[in-house]
Amino acid sequence: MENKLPPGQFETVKWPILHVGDTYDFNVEEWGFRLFGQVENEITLSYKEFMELPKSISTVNMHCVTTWSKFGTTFEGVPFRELFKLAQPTQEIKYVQIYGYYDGDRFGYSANLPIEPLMGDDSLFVYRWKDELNDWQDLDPKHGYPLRFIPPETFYLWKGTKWVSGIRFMSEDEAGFWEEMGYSMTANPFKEERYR
Ligand SMILES: Nc1nc2c(c(=O)[nH]1)N[C@H]1C(S)=C(S)[C@@H](COP(=O)(O)O)O[C@H]1N2
Ligand SMILES: [Mo]
Repeated sequence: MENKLPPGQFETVKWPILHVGDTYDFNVEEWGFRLFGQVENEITLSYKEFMELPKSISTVNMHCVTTWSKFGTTFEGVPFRELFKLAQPTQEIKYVQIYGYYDGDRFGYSANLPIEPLMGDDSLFVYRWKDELNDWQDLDPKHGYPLRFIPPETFYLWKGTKWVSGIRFMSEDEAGFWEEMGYSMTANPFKEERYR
């Protein structure tokens, strides 16, 4: 993979921590991953059920809209496409909203994404990582433990919901948490799509 710095970004070697609200305190009994919206199979997966889904490993670059970029983090996780298969979306769906905790609110954070670019191995719900400086380890709670989304690098990292709680499948694009506040719907770092 080529490490190309998008316009207006600088490289960081350490992995910064960036979010609004409190770090989610994982409780396996309470935790659930909900697939909903325009789907045949609306379902809430337990932590055990989620962790039994097929896994992939992928090395990706992360680009935060606050201008830091981190190259070459390797993640282990469940590909988005596995959740897509499980949910069985109806034909006309083209977008998703990926939800996560914001303070006590289970669906308080969200980010909208088109489905088509999310079907590859660079689109994972992750729980483990390593890089040049760090051996394999669980995600720190501050990075989204027990589970967080990492989007392909053609999206700014705010689309990478931490402490994920579900996916809503949609036929029309809808603004998520930051998009409501004026950030880009499409958010491609290489086109510097920061705001809308
Ligand atoms: N639930 C939740 N997920 C979130 C955020 C947040 O505030 N809440 N911030 C986003 C932003 S702006 C970025 S850059 C990344 C940062 O991830 P990191 O702290 O693991 O680097 O998480 C994203 N996911
Ligand atoms: Mo960000």
